[in-house]
Amino acid sequence: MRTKFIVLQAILCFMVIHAAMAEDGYRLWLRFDAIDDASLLEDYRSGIEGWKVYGTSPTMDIVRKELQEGLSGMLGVDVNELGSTLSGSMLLAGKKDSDPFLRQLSTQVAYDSLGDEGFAISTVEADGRLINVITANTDIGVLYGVYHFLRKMQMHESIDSLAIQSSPRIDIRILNHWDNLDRTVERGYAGFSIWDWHRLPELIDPRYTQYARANASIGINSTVLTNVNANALVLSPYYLEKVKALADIFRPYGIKVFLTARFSAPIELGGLETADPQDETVINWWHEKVDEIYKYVPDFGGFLVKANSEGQPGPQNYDRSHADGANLLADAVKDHGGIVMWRAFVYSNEEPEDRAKQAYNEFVPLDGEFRDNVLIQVKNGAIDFQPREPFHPLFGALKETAPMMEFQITQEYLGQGTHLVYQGPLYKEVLDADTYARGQGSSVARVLDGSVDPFETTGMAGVSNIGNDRNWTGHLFGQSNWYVFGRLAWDHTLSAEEIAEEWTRCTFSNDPEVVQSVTGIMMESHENLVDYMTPLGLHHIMGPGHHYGPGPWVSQMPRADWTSVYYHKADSEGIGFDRTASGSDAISQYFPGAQPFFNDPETIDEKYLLWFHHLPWDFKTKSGRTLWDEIVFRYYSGVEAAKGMHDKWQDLEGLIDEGRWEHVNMMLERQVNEAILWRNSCVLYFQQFSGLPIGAEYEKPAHSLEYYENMRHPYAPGIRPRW
Ligand code: BDP
Repeated sequence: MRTKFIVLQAILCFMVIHAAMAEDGYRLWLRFDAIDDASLLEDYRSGIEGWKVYGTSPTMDIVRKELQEGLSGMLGVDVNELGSTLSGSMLLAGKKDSDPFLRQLSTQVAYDSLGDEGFAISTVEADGRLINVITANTDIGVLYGVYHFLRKMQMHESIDSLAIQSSPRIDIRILNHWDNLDRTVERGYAGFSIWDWHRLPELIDPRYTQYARANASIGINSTVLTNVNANALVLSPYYLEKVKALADIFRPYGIKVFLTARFSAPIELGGLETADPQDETVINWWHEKVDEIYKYVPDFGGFLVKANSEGQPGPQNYDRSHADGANLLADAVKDHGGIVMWRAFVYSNEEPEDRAKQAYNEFVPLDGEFRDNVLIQVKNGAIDFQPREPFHPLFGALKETAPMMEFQITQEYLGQGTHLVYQGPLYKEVLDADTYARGQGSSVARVLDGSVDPFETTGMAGVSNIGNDRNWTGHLFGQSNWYVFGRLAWDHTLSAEEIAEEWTRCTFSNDPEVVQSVTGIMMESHENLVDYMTPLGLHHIMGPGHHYGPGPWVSQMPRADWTSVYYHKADSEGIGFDRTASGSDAISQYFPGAQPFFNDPETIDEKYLLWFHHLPWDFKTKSGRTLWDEIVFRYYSGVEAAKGMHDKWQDLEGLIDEGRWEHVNMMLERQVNEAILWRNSCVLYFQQFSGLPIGAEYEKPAHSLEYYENMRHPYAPGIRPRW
């Protein structure tokens, strides 16, 4: 009986361990599994016969832990047992001057150019042995270097002759969580908020540390914990205790905490009668509030503010400008070294002007009026994170106030948590676009990093897709968007493809077939989605409220600029939004050098065609097809391409662990069905206006337009609670 029990226990134990080992995406790109290539393993082992970390601090403790765990995992030995007695080949890590030997080996390192966060990794020969030295000016720089080194090993790259110097091109590399205090997440598709506000500060979920670690590993150094549609309560002592608990965990990983400030907080929290930025009591209230926050979080980063936008309160409630509002907060955080990120996402229904023009009209006249510690946070495009938008004309137009980028990592308009869409190509398309602000070569990326006009502080924000799902992002491939955002914020010159490859190697495997196929799927995924959702520059034709699924027919909303018909303007004559001089003239907001790229429908890059032009159905596109035929062609080829992605994934069965393979496989099946839904809905809807046939070569839509129009998704996740 007893033996039976023991055997049973052993089996159970095995099962538990096995289950715990099964891949489910929790480990993200930081897996550090044993190197499965014997000769490479041999190389690595002989290249790291010992290791040593110099210096003590909470960050250097993390450096030690990461090296110990990462190297042990990959080398398949307990590296604590390796020598640190400086003989044989070594790996050394420490900041500048942390040790005389390290200093002697680092004479080639240009520390001055590394700044506060950069690092150097060099292979140095000393006494006939190879020593890899990871060094920086600061502890956090060393930690970044360590993650880089471990990544190289995860990617099976040689560590025999390294000569790397790398520093971030952007100062503030920040996630924006749109997380509410009740744990719902606006536009979040990975369960509920990762922040368990109710049980903080006592309950410190180990995920908080893993979160900080994952961010640090890709260079993200800041986070805004709460939704831009802000709740003033987060500024109350009860919540500041909780914020402090998170900030304490993140600090050694180099991550600063920011909060969203509700402009009316002085009324809601402070009991004042006004939130007028020029009222003395309001000014004092913010100063005192800020002083209080810094008592909890001495390195608090500052505020992110959405004001006078979509119902949020702001300075205009008191006939003051955005600059007055931003400066009020900027003055309050200034002495503490804080900053204010003021969002340019403003538009008004009462304004008869094209929504795409409104932010520019509002902010350009205020350029120069903002304090030095204010950044204007601008979405990548002028409408709202559509599958594709041309770059926002505000980039380059603000000369005296630093603009910072706001990308959306969460896939609000990109199939949410069910579509595989790698956003690297989308981010790069915008970053590489030439604004012509100070002549040719003034790319958005160069505007952002201060190379076009010098700015004191630069920034890039990404609206987070992280939730409390076991795999962090809901769809496993959502992780790649978190990853590529961080990597590009660090270095926007990297290509989307090389980052996709890094992610694939670290997340799945170095098997060439896997690397090639997964990277290929990722690289085509965005264009495919654009084709089956909004080809040729169409935009904002999704379902209302939840933004999930097609809704080109949407015409009744509280405001015209929330409908679809406002944007596609389809009628019997044609389709598209005329933003040339004969229409809204939004093109005139771009610099003269950039305008010719958009002005002429004959020469424009067709991906922006209907964004800028209203054209007849028989307009000849570059393929020789009429506009109507081209639209149909794109919708159908988008679906075929989605099917192709699914097929390619199926070929990977057995080459990727079952758990993650199955997850993605099921999601791809759904993606294909939804691509068909988009296609059928859109071609049937637009056909009413074109009056032209869908070619006989194409599969007929399975249902009537009416059927598609009546589909509802009332409980699609991530919707605004109040909608
Ligand atoms: C839109 C979202 C909305 C956000 C808003 C914003 O639909 O939920 O509150 O942007 O960025 O994309 O403020």
